[in-house]
Formats: sequence, C-alpha cells, structure tokens
Amino acid sequence: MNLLPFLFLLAVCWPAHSTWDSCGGTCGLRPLASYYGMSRVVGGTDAQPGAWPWIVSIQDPWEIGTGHVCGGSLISPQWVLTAAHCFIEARHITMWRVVIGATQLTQLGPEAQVRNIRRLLVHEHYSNISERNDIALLELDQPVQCSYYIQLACVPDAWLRVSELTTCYISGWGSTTARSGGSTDVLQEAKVRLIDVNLCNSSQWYRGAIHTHNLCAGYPQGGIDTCQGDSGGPLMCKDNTYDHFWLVGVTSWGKGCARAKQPGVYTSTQHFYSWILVQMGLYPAVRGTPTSRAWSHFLTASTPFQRPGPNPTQAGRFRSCLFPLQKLVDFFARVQELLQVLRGKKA
Ligand code: 4AZ
Repeated sequence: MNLLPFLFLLAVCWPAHSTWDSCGGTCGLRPLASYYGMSRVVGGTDAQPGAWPWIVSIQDPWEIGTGHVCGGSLISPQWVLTAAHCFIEARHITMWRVVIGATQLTQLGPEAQVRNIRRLLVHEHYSNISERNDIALLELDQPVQCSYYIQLACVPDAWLRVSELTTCYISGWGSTTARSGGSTDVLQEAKVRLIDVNLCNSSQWYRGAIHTHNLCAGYPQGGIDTCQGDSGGPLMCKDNTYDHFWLVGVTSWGKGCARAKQPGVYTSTQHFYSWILVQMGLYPAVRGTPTSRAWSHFLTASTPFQRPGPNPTQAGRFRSCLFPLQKLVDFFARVQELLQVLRGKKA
C-alpha cells in the first residue's frame, strides 16, 4: 500500500498542537485580541498584553533604563525581522537581549521570554545615507515557545495586494511625544492608513526620497505616527478576508514624528520576501537539493510563510492546513522526523 498520500495529509493537516513546534504552523493570529475588542507611539494608546504577539523589544544592556533600542517581529521561532539602521553603531551584539511576549518593559510578566542574538544579518545593500534596503534579520540563540502571548507574524509573498488592505496598525515602545526621544514603558499601538507611494513621494511630501521597496503609513494631517525607538517594529494590516494580520512593513524612518505630509516610512516586507527566505536558509531546500543547514532549520523551526486562512472548502476544519509550499516544507520535515524515530527503534 502506498502510504505517501496519507503521510502527506497527516503531516500538513496535523492540528496546531504538534509536539515539535509550539507555533503550530500558523501566523498572524492574535489569540487574546478577541477578549479585548479592537481599540486604537505618537497619538496611540496602551496595548493590552498579547495584543501584538509577534512584536519584540531589542535591547542593548549598555543603554540606560530597559536598554530598549528597536522593535522587531518574530517571523519564525528563531528569527526576528527588524531594521538594518538599528545596528549602525552596535557593538557586542551577542550581549544584546531580545524580549518576546512583553507589554511593559520594566515588568516582564511570566509570559515573556528572553533570548540572546546568535547572528545579525544586515541587508548587503543597506545604505545609511539613503536608508535603502533598511532590513535585517536576527537569529536567536534558542527558539521561543509560542503561547497566547507569543505568535509568529506572517510575511506576505508577491500575491498579496498590500495596497488594498485597509485596517492597519503600528506598535512599539518608541517615543510618545513628537519632540523628545527615549522610549516608553508600556507598548503603544495606533491605527494608521496606508498612503499612496506616489503621493508620499510628491513635491510637498518626501520629494522623491521614497524607494519602490517602501510603504508610507499614517495620516496626511499627521498626529499619529511611529517615532524614535519604534524602528524595526511592525506595520501590520488585517487580511481582507480572513481573521489574521500581515506584517507588511518594518518601521524605517520619517522626517520628525507625526508631522503633516511627513508620514512614517516603512520597508516593505513583501519586497524582501525572497531575501528573507534565502537568509533563513529556506530557499535551497524548497527549490532544489536540500542543504544540511536548511534541513536542520526545518526540524527546529516552523515555517511562517504561509496563508493561515482556512481553505474555503474546508472552512474552520483545519485551521492549520497550510499554503502548498509550506505543506511541502512541513511534510519533508515530518518525514525526516519519522525516519529518525524509525531508525532509533531499529538501532
Ligand atoms: C526613528 O528615529 C524614527 N515618524 C522612526 C520612525 C519615524 C521617525 C523616526 C517616523 O527611529
């Protein structure tokens, strides 16, 4: 009997609580948000615990206070997506901390997990003059365990029509006043709108400084915006059909904060989708001969690049039934796991 189709289905449609991956093959979900309802950085409000379960605080222990330097987003149990400019003058990066699952930085609850940085991967064409390619990845020293307070963000591939998303949010521990710097203790959140890049680049706005791989978000009149210390953190939009969020941008820069016609500028994650996969060692294994590095990653980390929405024909039945590419990746990881178990039994 050919067990392969059965194995395939079992592997990819396994319920969210499989043993080797506490993140359950989903992303962009906010398990606690439905308890709070949707509410409304500069011009924002305190976020509730678990409101944005993929946001992380990147901290330098030599900085005063909590050491918060930048935000970031958890995109797999061991990888954080952030901004390259956060590390311009960084030293002793392996001593820095990444705090996941926190809301108040001076009082980390039991749900927070703290990791060190194993590797920093800055985009090879990042320019601190033009702020081109302002994107970086951090590999954590150990994977995190997902929970109600810790979830993965979804990075959109080329198929998502980002400009059509209407319900978007920014979040971070950055400055809450447009003038002074410094960071805030309690995570802030605010609703923003995506702003047409052509308008954002026009003569009274950013005059051509916006690149094709940028997004602008905020309000023409200003008032609500990311600010110093929010860099690296997420710009997130709700999917138009399903009940999950997309990580569409990484907070990059802006002229001041919350000024009219000078909205926040974000690095488009969609534009860097392939770059992210390559850095994480996921591309070779999917496209051709798997490398040993890619394989070991599959066995320790879930793969976040998936559409978590239920398949329309099976709505609600298999919440963790994944996008085909991810199914394949998951399948091979599980076959590998099974073979290891069988080998162990034989020996
Ligand atoms: C910063 O310095 C920064 N208003 C981040 C975002 C914005 C401005 C400055 C956008 O980290």
